[in-house]
Amino acid sequence: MDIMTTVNGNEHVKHGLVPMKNSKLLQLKVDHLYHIALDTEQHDLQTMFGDVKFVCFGGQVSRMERFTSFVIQELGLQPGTGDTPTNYAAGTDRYALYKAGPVLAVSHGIGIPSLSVVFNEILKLVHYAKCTDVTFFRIGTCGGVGLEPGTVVLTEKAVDGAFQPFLSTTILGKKVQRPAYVEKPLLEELLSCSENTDDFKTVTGTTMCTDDFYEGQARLDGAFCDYDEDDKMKFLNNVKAKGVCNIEMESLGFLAMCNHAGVPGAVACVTLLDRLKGDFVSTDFSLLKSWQHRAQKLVLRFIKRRITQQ
Ligand code: R2B
Ligand code: URA
Repeated sequence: MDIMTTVNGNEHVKHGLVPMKNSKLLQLKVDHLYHIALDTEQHDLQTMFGDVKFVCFGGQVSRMERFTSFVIQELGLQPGTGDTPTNYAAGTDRYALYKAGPVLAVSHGIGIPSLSVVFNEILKLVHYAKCTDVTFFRIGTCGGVGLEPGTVVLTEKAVDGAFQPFLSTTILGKKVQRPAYVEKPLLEELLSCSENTDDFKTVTGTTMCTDDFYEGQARLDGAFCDYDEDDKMKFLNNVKAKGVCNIEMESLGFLAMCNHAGVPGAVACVTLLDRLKGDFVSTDFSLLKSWQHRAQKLVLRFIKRRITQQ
C-alpha cells in the first residue's frame, strides 16, 4: 500500500484524517509497526482498520480483551470465530490489539515509556488506515485522593509527580515540554454520559501522573522508602489541596501525545482505593473487575451516542 499521501496537510484535517507529523515517514518503502507485529507491506491496514473511530487504550491485556467482548455485545456486533476476540498483535507479546466494529482496544502496559511505544505505532496505524474523526481514550485504574473507592475520575488536566502540567521528555539530549490537557467539549460530552441511576460517582479533576507506583506515589510499602507516614500524609494532603483527584501512571504521556498529534483524547479511570486512607489495593479481584467495568461502561455510552449521531 501507499505509505502516505501528505504529511501535516490541511487536506488531512479537512477530511478528518489523522495528520502525520513526521515527514521522514514518506521516504519509507515499508513501515514496520514492530511492537504490534503489523506492517504496511504485508497488511492492508486500510481494509483491516479503516472504519475505526474510537481507540481505547488500557493497561492490561485481559481487561482490553474483556472490554472488546463487552463492545461486541453492546453494539450487537457479530462475534469472531474463536471463543475470544482476535488479537491483531498476536505476532508479539508486547501488547495486544483488538477490534470490535469502529472500536480498537489496545493494551499499553504500565507507565509512560510503555504507553509511548504503542501510542506511536497506533497513531501511524490509524494514519495509514486512513481512519477519519478518530477519538482516543485511556480507560484505566488509579488511586483516588479523598474519593470513595470505585469512583470514576475524568481527567481535566494531568500533572507530573512535581505538579508540572506538561510532559517533560528528553529528545536529542534536551528536555522538551509538551502540555497535557483535555478539550473541554470532549470532557463535557464524556461527563454527560454518567447517569443518575449509576451506582457510582463520576467526577472531573486534575490527575497526577507519576513515574512509579511506590515512592513516586508516596507509598510506604515499596522496597524503598526514605520518608515516614507524616511526610507521606503531608504530601498527599498537599496533592488534594492542589485539586488532584487521582494518581496514576500514564495520563500525562497519553494526553501530551494526543495534544501533539492533534487527536482528541480523554482519560477515564476508576479509583481502586483512597490514598488518604492507605496504600494497599484490595485483592478482591472480582470487586476490582466490577469497578474497572465502570469506566468502560461510561466510554461505551459515549461511543454509542456518537454512533447514533452519525
Ligand atoms: C494504574 O495502574 C497501574 C499500576 O498498578 C498503572 O498502569 C496505572 O496507571
Ligand atoms: N494505579 C496506580 O497507579 N496507583 C494506584 O494507587 C492504583 C492504581
